[in-house]
Amino acid sequence: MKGDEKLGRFMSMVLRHKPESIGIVLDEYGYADVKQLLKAMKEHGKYIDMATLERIVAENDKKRYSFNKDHTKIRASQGHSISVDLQLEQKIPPKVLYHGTAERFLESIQKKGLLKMSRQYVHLSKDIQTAVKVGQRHGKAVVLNVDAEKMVKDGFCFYLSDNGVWLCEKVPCQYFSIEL
Ligand code: HQG
Repeated sequence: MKGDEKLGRFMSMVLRHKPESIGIVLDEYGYADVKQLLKAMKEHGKYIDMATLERIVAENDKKRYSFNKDHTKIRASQGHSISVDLQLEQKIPPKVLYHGTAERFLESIQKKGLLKMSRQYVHLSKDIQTAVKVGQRHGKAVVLNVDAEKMVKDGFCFYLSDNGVWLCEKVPCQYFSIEL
C-alpha cells in the first residue's frame, strides 16, 4: 500500500470512528482542527505535514475528506459510526439506487430490511459498479436494486454526501430486489 493510502486509511479511522484513539475531539459537524490532527498523527507515528494532507484530500479516489473554506478544519464526508451532523440537505435521488452487500448477509437483510448497522446511514450508489465494489469488501458481492422513487413517494428522506454517496436511514424489504 502506498504511503498516502496508508495515511488516508488511518485518517478515515480517526475521523469516522475513533478520534479519541489519537486524543483529538471533533466538533458537532465532524470537523477536526487541522493543526491538532497533524500534531496528533505525528505523535502516533503517522508522519504527515500540511502538503501531504492537501495532496491526500485532493487525490483520494473517493474524495473521502473535505476541508472547511480556509483549510483550518477537516472532516470525513461520510461513513461515520460516531454521531456527527454533516448538515446534509435532503435531496431527491435518482429513481433507482444500488446497495452492494455480501451473499452471507442476504438472509438477515431479507428479514429485517437494509439497516445502517454500525454507521450513521445506509449507503447507496447511483451505479451498479460502485455497489459491486462495496459488496466485495464483505465477501461474494450481491447488488440490491432500491426503488428510491417509491421510497420518496412514501415519505422517506435521502441525502447526498459531499462525495456523491446517497444516504438514508433504512430500506424496508418492500423497496428492494436482487439486481445481481
Ligand atoms: C449489511 C465504504 C445483516 C450491509 C463503501 C453491509 C461505502 C446487513 C454491512 C461505505 C443488514 C455493513 C459503507 C441486515 C445491512 N442484516 N447485514 N439487516 N443491513 N447489512 O461497511 O454499505 O471506502 O458498515 O449490506 O464504499 O458496506 O470506506 O457499510 O454489507 O460507501 O470510503 O451490513 O464504506 O466507503 O457494512 O459501506 P458497512 P457498507 P469507504
